[in-house]
Order: sequence, then C-alpha cells, then structure tokens
Amino acid sequence: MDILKQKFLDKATQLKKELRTLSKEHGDQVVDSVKLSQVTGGMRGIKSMLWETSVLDAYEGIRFRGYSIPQLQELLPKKREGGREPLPEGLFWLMLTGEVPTQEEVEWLCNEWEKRATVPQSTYDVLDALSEDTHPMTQFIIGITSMHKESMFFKKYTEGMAKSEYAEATYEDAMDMIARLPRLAAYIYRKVYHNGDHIAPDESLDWAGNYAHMLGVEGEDFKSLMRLYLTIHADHEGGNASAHTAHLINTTLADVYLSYAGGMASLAGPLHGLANQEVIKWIFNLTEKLGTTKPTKDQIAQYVRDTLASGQVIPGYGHAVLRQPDPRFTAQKVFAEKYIQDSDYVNIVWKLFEVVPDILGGLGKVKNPWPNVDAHSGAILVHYGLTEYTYYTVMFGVSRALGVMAATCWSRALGLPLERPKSVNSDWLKEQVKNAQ
Ligand code: CMX
Repeated sequence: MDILKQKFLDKATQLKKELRTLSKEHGDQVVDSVKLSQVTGGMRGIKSMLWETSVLDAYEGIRFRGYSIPQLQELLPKKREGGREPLPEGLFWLMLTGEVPTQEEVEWLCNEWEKRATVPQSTYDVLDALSEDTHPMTQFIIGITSMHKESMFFKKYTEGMAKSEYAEATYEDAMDMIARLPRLAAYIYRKVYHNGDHIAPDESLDWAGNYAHMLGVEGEDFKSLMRLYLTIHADHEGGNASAHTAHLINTTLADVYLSYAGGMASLAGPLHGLANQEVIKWIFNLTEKLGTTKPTKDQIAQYVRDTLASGQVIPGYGHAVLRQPDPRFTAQKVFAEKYIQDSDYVNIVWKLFEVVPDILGGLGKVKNPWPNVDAHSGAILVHYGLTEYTYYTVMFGVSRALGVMAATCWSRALGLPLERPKSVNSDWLKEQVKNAQ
C-alpha cells in the first residue's frame, strides 16, 4: 500500500471510531437551530455537513486544516530550485492527512500523479466530437464524465465490493482523476483556442508547472502563478455550491468522476466559479465603452453604477459567507505587486477595489461589499497572455479537485450516509408562524 493511502486510512479509521462514539453518546444534543429565513434564503449558515479539509471564517477567510494562505506559503514544500510558491501536491497531502508533508513526501506525490496522468484516448475522442462552440466548462464536465468507465470504485462495486473497501477504491479514483485533470484541461484549451496544436507534457515538471507548460505559457513567473492559483482555489469548506453538489452526488455512491462532474456543473454558474470569466468580460467591456485601458476612478465608479442600474450584479464582489476582503484576492494582489509591473488590467482591478465597496455598501442590502477570489484572477492571466476568458473557470475546476477529492476520500472512509435533508412547503412554514403566535 502506498505511503499516503496508508497514512490516510489509519487516521480515518481512528476518526470514524470517535465520530461513532460521539453520535452514540451525544446524538440528541442540539448543535444549531434553524431560522425561517434560512429555509427560504438558500440554507445560509445551517451547520449540517461534515467536511474535514478546510473551514471558512466570515472575517478571516479560508483555513486549510487550520492553516491560512500566508501560513501555507511559508510551510508547504516548494520546487527544490528557486521555488517561490507552495506546490499544490503539498496542500492535497495536508488536506488528506492533516499533516504538513516533507519535501520528499511531496516529491513522491508529484511522481505518483505523473504515473497516473494518462487520459484515455476515448476521452479525447469524445472532446473532438463536440462542436467548436461548446463552452470549455461543458467540455471539461463531459471529459470528466467520460472517464467514469475507468472508475475502480464503480468496477469493484459492480463486482460486489464490501463497504470496508470503499475508501481505498475512492482514494485510487481520486488520485487518478486529479493526476489527469491538467492534461484534460490543457487539451481543451489547445483544442478550442490553438487549433488543436497540443503540447506534450514535460514529465520533469510538477503538477501545476506541467499544466502551465501544456497550456503553452512559458516562463517561471507563470509556473509560480499556477502553483499559487491551484493552491488558493483548492477548497472553501463543504457548503459552497460545487463542493456541496459533488458531496451530495458522491453520497449516493456514484464514483468520483460522476460526482466531480456534477460539482463542476455547479462551478459553471455565474454566481459561483463562472464569475472569474464574468469579471474580466465586464472589465473588457468597461475599457471598450470608455475607449481607454487607463480609466479614472470616477469613470470606473460611473461604470459600476451603470451596471447596477441595469439590474446586474458586480461580478467578483460579494460572498455568501465572507464579510471581509477574500484572502485569496489578497494573495493574488500580493503576487501581482511582486511580479507584475504596470499592467493596465491589474491596475483597473485595484481601482475597482478602491471604488466598489463604498458603492455596494451604499445600497444597504449587500451583506459583503468586498472582493472575492474571482475579482483578481483574470487580470493576472491576461497579463501572461492567457486572454481567452471563457476558459478561466476550467482552471478553477482543476484546482478545486484537490479539496473536493480529499474530502470525498474522508466521506467514504467515515461511511457518511446518503445525504437527504427534509424539505418543507410554504403551508408548513405559515403554520409554524401561526403556532408560535
Ligand atoms: N453586486 C450587486 N448586488 C449584489 C452583489 C454584487 N456583487 N452581491 C450581492 N448583491 C445583492 C444580491 O443580489 C441581493 O439582492 P436582492 O435582495 O435584490 O436579491 C442582495 O445584495 C443580498 O445578497 P447577499 O446576501 O449579500 O449575497 P448572497 O449571499 O445572496 O449572494 C453572491 C452571494 C456571491 C451570489 C453575490 O454576492 C453575487 O451575486 N456576487 C457577484 C457574483 C460573484 O462574484 N460570484 C462569485 C462568488 C465566489 C465564488 O463562489 O466563486
């Protein structure tokens, strides 16, 4: 058994025992109560899901197994020579085991993913059969779904696998799928925007570095950016739409290819991951409308007001949980301050940051007027020449697999049951109000 699987299974067996005892001895303890507005308002804040890999605090932002993004940048292993940002392999190790890995452990994982990275030819054939105008996210979802036939979990389940083997089979599928995603995603990019002129992987590179290379953007700065990008987008606790969708599907014992494809369908919505393409599209419209890539703050403020007046949201701003600027936004800003000199689009993002919160705050209804992760990513990608914004959510999707797959391994190891919350109708709600009066 490989070293990571052994470590993960040992820890999972222990926690499963603890949770069983907790449930048996304290199962009737009320841990949260639900308000009527949470029932009608998208279940905000209801604590009803177990997710070990990360926790999101409204003011502090995301912590992965207790570590903030700056701490990860400090603690996680980097590429041996000249590495500036953490290798996402290390974050996966941390999320799966709860332990910060050593350099050697991360390098083992890097090699392990390289060995598992071959995408089946049938998946490429499916992608090639799609019409050219199929959105890259749709292609990504179809590509992932098409690998379902490769699932060890599905195969073993069909042959009568015992419950005790679910975690191992899920681990194998999760490792295979994560390993393949950069190749799948790069294939889509080169097919859609570069006439199918594909770039062979460089096996000497790490997971994120190789993805950067296969996209066709060379240079150490972009590889560093990809390592940071794939680290900070990796997980945002369990309740966000894509993670929750993947989790829900997986609790039916659908394998990770099916459940993650479902999660990606959630990510493809404009209120969630697609916001990263919407932000830069909106900024491009701004520069086109004003006829300059160096707008003043006043011009930007007017554009923001016009957008709101036309009944649209300001993409990249607001959040269902956060109540402060997103630390993932800040991490990208710090990166841009260090490595990018004078980019008009990055400057616009920074001016928006000065202008938008006051305007949104002034509306009196927006709970979080601050930027989220999607407000910044596009402008940096444009700087490195990756201007095809309809592709951006696919990159988010490659990263999010790290957290969702680590959490899915835990769900199977802990034997979490089929998720099935209770819905109510409006009559029942009115009845509750009447009874309380
Ligand atoms: N621009 C304009 N109005 C906004 C707004 C924004 N950026 N953010 C919230 N609002 C509005 C809501 O539309 C809502 O209006 P109505 O009452 O008229 O329906 C009101 O403010 C209250 O909303 P909220 O409680 O503050 O926010 P929600 O939890 O309902 O929604 C989110 C959160 C992210 C969907 C919302 O802030 C939004 O639409 N943002 C823009 C899209 C975006 O950037 N999404 C990416 C989020 C990060 C991610 O998942 O990747």
